[in-house]
Amino acid sequence: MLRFDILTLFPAMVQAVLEQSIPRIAAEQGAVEYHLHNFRDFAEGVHQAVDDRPYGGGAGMVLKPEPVFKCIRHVLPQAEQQPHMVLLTPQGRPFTQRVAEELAAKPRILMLCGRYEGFDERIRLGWQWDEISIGDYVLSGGELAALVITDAVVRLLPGVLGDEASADEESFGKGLGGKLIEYPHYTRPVEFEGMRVPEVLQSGHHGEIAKWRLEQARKRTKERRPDLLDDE
Ligand code: 6GU
Repeated sequence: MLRFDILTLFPAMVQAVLEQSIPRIAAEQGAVEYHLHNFRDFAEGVHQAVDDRPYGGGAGMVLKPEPVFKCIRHVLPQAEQQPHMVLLTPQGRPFTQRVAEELAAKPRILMLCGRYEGFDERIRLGWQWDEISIGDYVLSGGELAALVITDAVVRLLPGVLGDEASADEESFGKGLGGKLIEYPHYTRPVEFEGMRVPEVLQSGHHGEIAKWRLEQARKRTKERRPDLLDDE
């Protein structure tokens, strides 16, 4: 069982996604537990401020260290295992299917979702963080990134997807060598608006079908993502 502790100022936003589809099924199966924590609950004063103006001036606000430290210290002892600590930030290492596989092997993951222009640097220094970004663009906060990561991780846990092999066969999955995007899929009807299902897929020759799919995956990758073929 993988335990997620997600620290966010918008727990309802995170909750709404985790209670749908695969993330929900993963929890119902007991493969994962989600624990959401609002670090505003740990902020002081009538306004419970979690942000403040940056020392040195400049635009935007900075996440204060105290509520985050208090919340983390409250959450850490809630389970036996020391969590793998993930800081969601566009400054982090790029998230990939390989990183999802790494995280899926952990027993416990704590994710801190930032808002505002940045984190007080003391938050970074307080713990050993795995800083992760989901791409080179700026989101308004770490929540959507945390959800992207959670979704990509929980679907890799044993028994979550109906067919154990199905994650392997996907784009970036192990079945295609981890470096190809997927081949085309077809279902019934065999002809739709003049477009037919390729004969080979109807042939029942598993060897020929596997060969066709690999060819198609290579062709698609070369056309759409030649960068995936370059590296290595
Ligand atoms: Cl992890 N956070 C934010 N705020 N923006 C991002 C991101 C994370 N990854 C890409 N853009």
